[in-house]
Amino acid sequence: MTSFSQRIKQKAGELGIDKIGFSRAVSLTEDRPHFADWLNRGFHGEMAWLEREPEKRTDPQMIFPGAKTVVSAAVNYYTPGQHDGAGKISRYAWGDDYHDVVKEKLCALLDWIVAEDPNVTGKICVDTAPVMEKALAHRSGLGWIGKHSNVITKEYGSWIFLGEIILNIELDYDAPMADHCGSCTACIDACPTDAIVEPYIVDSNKCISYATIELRSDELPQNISTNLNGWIYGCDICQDVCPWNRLEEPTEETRFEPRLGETSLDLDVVESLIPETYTERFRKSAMKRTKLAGLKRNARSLKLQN
Ligand code: B12
Ligand code: SF4
Ligand code: SF4
Repeated sequence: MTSFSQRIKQKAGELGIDKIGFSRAVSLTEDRPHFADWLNRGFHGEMAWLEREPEKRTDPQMIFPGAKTVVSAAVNYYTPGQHDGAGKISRYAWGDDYHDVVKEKLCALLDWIVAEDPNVTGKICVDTAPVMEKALAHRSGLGWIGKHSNVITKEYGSWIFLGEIILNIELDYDAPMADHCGSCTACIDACPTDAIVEPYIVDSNKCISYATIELRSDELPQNISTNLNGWIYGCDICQDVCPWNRLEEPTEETRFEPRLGETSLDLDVVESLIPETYTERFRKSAMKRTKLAGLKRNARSLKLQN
């Protein structure tokens, strides 16, 4: 007979969740020292929210008391397409906001699980909850954490969004996946700002993604502005060079297709945006994260370099 674990996996596939794995909801004891060290070295930059409640971030029990299982989910977001000049948007932000899309899929899965077994309760997390999604995905067998610090799956490379459902029931647990980076250092060598300071460790202060999305400042730091390589929002360089991303398996989720067909933004158009046109253009887009002022700052910086 098919187990409940197998049926959940099958249902997840039907709902457009590309890969799913289960792990015991116990503390991330091996990851905790790495996370503490990362914070101590100041590698989170001005993302002070990462300092809050570090115990919670490494213990699913503190997020959801009575938790037995972490269901880790990966949704492929790769769509074929290339950038069209400076003003490059990182691939993850081409389509609709993944927080909404992934949450919708996980809600549908949780509803189905509860309908199958009304004793089940669960909590859904996508990105913003204080959990270490990459460490959980690794533990649930979805993939391994690559030297660029993103999770890589054998099926879709690292072009995946992560999300979780924490459940109060036990399931059949998956085994963590071994590291398949081997002797490769392509991501470390390609990073223009040397942000991957050691294998598996990214210093956000040096990262183009952090600076163009998270950093609230009037100007970009000089080591970033002189190395933007055309990026206006996020950066995909370390993932573009990864041999595991040569798989280029297109997603079936049409909402991840580039909005308005745009993979790059026209810098003059960005500079001419006003709050109303900005809100209209980026409604339901993850790009709202950088705010209008941040996007204009990035466009200004790109123009100065050209
Ligand atoms: C903060 C954050 C950022 C920060 C910091 C990035 C980072 N490396 O952590 C910034 C703003 C820079 C960022 C950028 C990006 N992000 Co981000 N981000 C997050 C967030 C909110 C938290 C990550 C976190 O906890 N970091 C803390 C550090 C300590 O964790 P870590 O780097 O994974 O370190 C682990 C290992 O590397 C290892 N380790 C650390 N030190 C050592 C030392 C040794 C010796 C060893 C062996 C191991 C080891 O152990 C650590 C703990 O497991 C997550 C969502 C979430 N809630 O988890 C999304 C998330 C990681 N981001 C995501 C994405 C898509 C991106 C970008 C690709 C976006 C873009 N294109 O611009 C870039 C990638 C940049 C990069 N190379 O990392 C996805 C990644 C999906 C995936 N395939 O893994 C996530 C999971 C969001 C999601 N729900 O899908 N992000
Ligand atoms: S996202 Fe860009 S800047 Fe950040 S580590 Fe990767 S290559 Fe370097
Ligand atoms: S580029 Fe090479 S070292 Fe970096 S994550 Fe990919 S396989 Fe690992």
